Amino acid sequence: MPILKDKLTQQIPALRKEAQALLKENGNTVISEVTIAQAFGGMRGVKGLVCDTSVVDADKGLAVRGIPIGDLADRLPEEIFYLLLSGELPDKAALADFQGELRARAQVPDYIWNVLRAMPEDSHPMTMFSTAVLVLERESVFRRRYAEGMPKDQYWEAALEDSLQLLAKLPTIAAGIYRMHYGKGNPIPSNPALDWGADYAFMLGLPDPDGQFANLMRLYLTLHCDHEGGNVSAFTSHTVGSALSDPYYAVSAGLDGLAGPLHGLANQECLHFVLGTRKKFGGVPTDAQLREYAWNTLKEGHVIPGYGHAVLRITDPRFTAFHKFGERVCAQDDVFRIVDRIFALVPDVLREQGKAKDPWPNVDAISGSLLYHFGLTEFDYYTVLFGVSRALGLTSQLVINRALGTPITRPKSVSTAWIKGAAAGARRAAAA
Ligand code: HAX
Repeated sequence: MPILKDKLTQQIPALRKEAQALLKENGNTVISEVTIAQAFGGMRGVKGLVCDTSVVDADKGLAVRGIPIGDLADRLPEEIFYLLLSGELPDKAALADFQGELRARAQVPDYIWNVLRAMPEDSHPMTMFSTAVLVLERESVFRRRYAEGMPKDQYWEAALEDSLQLLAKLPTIAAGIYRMHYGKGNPIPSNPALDWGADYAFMLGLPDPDGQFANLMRLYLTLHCDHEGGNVSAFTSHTVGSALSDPYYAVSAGLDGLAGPLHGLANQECLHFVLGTRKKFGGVPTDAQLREYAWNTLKEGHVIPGYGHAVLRITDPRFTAFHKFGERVCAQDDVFRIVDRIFALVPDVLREQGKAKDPWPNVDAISGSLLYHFGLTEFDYYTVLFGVSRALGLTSQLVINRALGTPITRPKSVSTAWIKGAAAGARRAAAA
């Protein structure tokens, strides 16, 4: 049996027992309250989901299975998937075994390319990507086995098989979309000698004489892997998967959420801002010019893209990991230098303005500038890259949820009339 599957086979009975015991002994313990503001406000801060793959702490940032993401920056994305799923980093043998599992599943069926070629030329790369995942659904082992009466305790195995099939093919599909959509020529076949991230870089076909673009891709795929359970893509994928829709359906749905400008698309906005700054000043502005430009942006009622976060209250450690990479690899690049100066100046400007709860950069403030440096200049494509990485988190969350028998998601919605009634009741109780 493959090492990862064997490990999960051993771990899962204990995880199930742990969850059952917790529920039996503490099922009625209250862990969250919901205010009217939260009900109207995207359920911010409501604790109503369990996710063990990763946690985002306001003062520390993302930790994958308890390990700060900054400490994982030198790891391969395959290692991160193994960690997300099993809670442990693989040793050399387990990593090689897992990479072999992916390689064995990497072949993309021809019908995917036919569907992608048949799509209108102006289809967004994210639409193409999500469509390809959905069209692959015909391969689903989960759906076939479910129809054959698969026992519930085997759901996770079928979900794992679908996840591996999908992850193995995503770089080839995503790189093929890049080449097709931007007229770069035919898709480049996968190189089985390369790891997952380097192979993706290779198939994109951009020049990489010293291997640093491959390093950036590995880093990018590692840093964007997961961001706990309540963000739009993870929550969407979780909800769709909870209906026992198979991982192809669930990941495709998650990607559709990632495509939104308030979620995965934000990194485009940041690069627009940086390139706009360079254009305005004909290069890297002075600190005085940049400070004034930032103030003018705020005075015009715009946000500084890449700064602030709904949860974080520190410099995003993923920003820090990218920043270190940029300092090492392209410190003299104009675009990187502007990103660096913005980082030096904008937090003070935002603090002085006093509105943003978090004046620090998030990951989107920098990722695009590094891609741009290596010639990946097609902004519309950046969310696809994000999606390849985020599929690691989505699929590991799905497998764990099927292993734990997580039931269908069904929070209770209430009407505005009901809320008015609840508010009036609370006022009466306070006055009594
Ligand atoms: N520039 C200017 N004003 C900002 C700001 C910024 N970067 N960040 C927050 N503010 C403002 C908000 O617009 C809000 O103003 P109003 O009261 O006038 O509405 C006020 O500060 C309080 O906002 P907040 O509570 O600090 O922030 P939110 O949790 O509401 O929003 C956002 C978090 C990330 C959406 C926000 O900080 C923002 O718009 N940042 C810029 C866009 C950006 O970087 N998006 C990428 C987010 C990363 C991500 O999750 N990607 O998937």
